[in-house]
Amino acid sequence: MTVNTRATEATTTAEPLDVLALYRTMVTARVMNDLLKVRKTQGKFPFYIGCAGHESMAAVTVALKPDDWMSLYYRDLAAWLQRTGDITGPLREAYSRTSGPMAAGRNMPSHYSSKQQRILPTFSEVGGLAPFAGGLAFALQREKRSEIILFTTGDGGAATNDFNALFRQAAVHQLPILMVVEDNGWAITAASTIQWGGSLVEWARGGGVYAEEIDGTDAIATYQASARLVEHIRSGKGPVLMHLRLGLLDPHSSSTDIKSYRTKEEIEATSATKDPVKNFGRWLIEQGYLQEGDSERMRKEIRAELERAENIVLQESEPTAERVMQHIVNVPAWVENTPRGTKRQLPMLGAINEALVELAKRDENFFVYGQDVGSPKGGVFGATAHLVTQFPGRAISSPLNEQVIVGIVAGSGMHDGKARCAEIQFVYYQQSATQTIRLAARVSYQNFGDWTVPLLIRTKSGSGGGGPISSGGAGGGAFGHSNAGEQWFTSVPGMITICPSTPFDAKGLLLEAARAQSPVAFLERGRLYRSEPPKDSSGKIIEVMAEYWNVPDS
Ligand SMILES: Cc1ncc(C[n+]2csc(CCOP(=O)(O)OP(=O)(O)O)c2C)c(N)n1
Repeated sequence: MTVNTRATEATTTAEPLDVLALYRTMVTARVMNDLLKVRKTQGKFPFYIGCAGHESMAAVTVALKPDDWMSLYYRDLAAWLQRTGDITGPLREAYSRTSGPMAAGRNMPSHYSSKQQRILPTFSEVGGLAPFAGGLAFALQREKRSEIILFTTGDGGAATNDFNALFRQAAVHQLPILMVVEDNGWAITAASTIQWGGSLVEWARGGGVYAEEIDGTDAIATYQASARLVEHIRSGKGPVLMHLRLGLLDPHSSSTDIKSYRTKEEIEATSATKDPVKNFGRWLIEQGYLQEGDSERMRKEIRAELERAENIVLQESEPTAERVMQHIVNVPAWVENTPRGTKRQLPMLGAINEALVELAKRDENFFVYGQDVGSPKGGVFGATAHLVTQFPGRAISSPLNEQVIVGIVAGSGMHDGKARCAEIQFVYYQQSATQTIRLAARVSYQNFGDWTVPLLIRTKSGSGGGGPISSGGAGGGAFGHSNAGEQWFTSVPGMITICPSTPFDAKGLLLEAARAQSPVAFLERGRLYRSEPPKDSSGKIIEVMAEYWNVPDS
């Protein structure tokens, strides 16, 4: 049955809400939750983390269009079901079957992810996906696409650096993103009052993001607010933060004893007043959509359907040992690529400038994002100076936050599989973004090659370079500005690290690096930026090496 429950009918383009279909999705999520909880206690698999109390996320999902993007967290089974209609996917992942859509059996239950359904690969690191979601929103905005992205996290997640990086990305660039903080009052045993000071809504508004507090225990109110807020974003009015008040009906996870940290009275009151499925069922009876007994019949039907699906899943194959090294790193296949055009003697900085211009020519969506890169100087070392003049708008200056930078570039490349470039001014200043880099490098492994993260990070390493703290091409930098950096990057599984040693190599390798579907750290030695072809001890140019200072046009 379809009714029009739109809050502000004249201003929303959302489809009328099918209340019974929404209720069925929410009941399916609850019944699946209860089935998986029991299976875990029966020892069928090692871990389960559930959705009970968060089922109204299906109502947020209904307010989106099917081509909008989603970035979910582990309580969002109802959102998954509403978007995909796939009941077997979560069962497959719980049982670690190779047919699983999220991780192909790599033991990632409740890590909702599907490239086909435009659901980004979530991480066990709470909040870890946030800067990627901002990056994807950045690409949607730049490419003038009509889609938006939903990002969700818990109240604990709202305290992470990752979430704060996303908030800054969204606020600074006014991105098309709906950030939902699903506040169930708890982060394992910590009450949500310790996650932020004051009011989340006022904090967001003060920072340039429109925000509202919504009662998530009421599915209809959640839908109406979502439809209105999605419309706000779609009409170009900027990002929105929704502080969604919920109750957590189960313990944190199958590893937590609820009674060890919550009182009996609080647990009972939460169940009596904050259960969105119960509340919605009551409303449907009051409104005449359901009769007494209909809900119970629906539950039984769904349970039988899930058990049938479960029996099929149990016949499916489990991962075998030879898969363990698959999808760790995606090195581009070798292709014959003969340098073309005339060769000119150039320093490495000239070669890098040329490579970035060539990448911009090849892909109209290519950009470089980093501190100062959009200034006429072309960043502190001048590596984007040519791009700034030849392709205005493709070198974009960022806030001074390396996690913001890496997230923008990583997320931008995810929707079309094409690399953009992050510039980190000095190596090791990426340390505030290490979680984002490490996770970018893990994505392909984690979800068995479904999603990949083409992410090109250029950074100056070593001393020298003629930047703000070292004059000329040599020396300078002290502790903060002269680190080498390759030790860290080469220890990250899934990462490709490149250290070009000549201008010829720098141009060719930078162009090749942009073809990789794995993140690449491209470490540019400061001392080589402006260096001339090397000379021998008598001061004569070493011809065999000088050849590599001759850089082809293309
Ligand atoms: C970065 C990080 N720190 C700690 C943990 C361990 N951990 C897992 S869930 C969780 C609590 C998250 O709370 P919240 O975001 O409020 O979500 P909820 O589980 O309450 O829905 C913690 C601390 C983690 N997975 N990741």
